[in-house]
Amino acid sequence: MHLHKYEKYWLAFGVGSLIVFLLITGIMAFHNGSHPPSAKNTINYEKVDEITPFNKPGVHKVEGKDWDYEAVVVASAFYYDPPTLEVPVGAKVKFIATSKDVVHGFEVAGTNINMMLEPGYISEYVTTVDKVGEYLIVCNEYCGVGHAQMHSMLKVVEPK
Ligand SMILES: [Cu+2]
Repeated sequence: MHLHKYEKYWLAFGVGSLIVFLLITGIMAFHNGSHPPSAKNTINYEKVDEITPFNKPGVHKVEGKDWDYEAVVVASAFYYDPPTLEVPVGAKVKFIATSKDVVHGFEVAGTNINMMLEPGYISEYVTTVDKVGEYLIVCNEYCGVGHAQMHSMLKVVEPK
């Protein structure tokens, strides 16, 4: 079979790019230890409702930790439990979330809170909510027919 000179160059470039890509990915994963952040904590996604803290979704005040509140969220097709979260402004909040079925997103619009919720894994994010307002929480991972309706609300309020 005869290959044109430029076709050979192009093939070599393609194969070379693939090797470079695999090398970079391999070095990042095995040498530098980069993994998706959610890979740290796992959970049996079929028993989410029975496992602490997901047996009590919602906002809980905590003592003696580096954060003041824990916002526990369970995502499933096509809603979030609880439907609204309310935290006082200025509080340091740890968002703890997981999925009961497929991959969902957890993006709080207008903030830098953005997590991927995977079945079998617990996603966590600690942040300080510093502006009063109502923030829409949306699912930004396509999860099925009800995806576009999947949302909840984060209310940041003046402390009572
Ligand atoms: Cu979705």
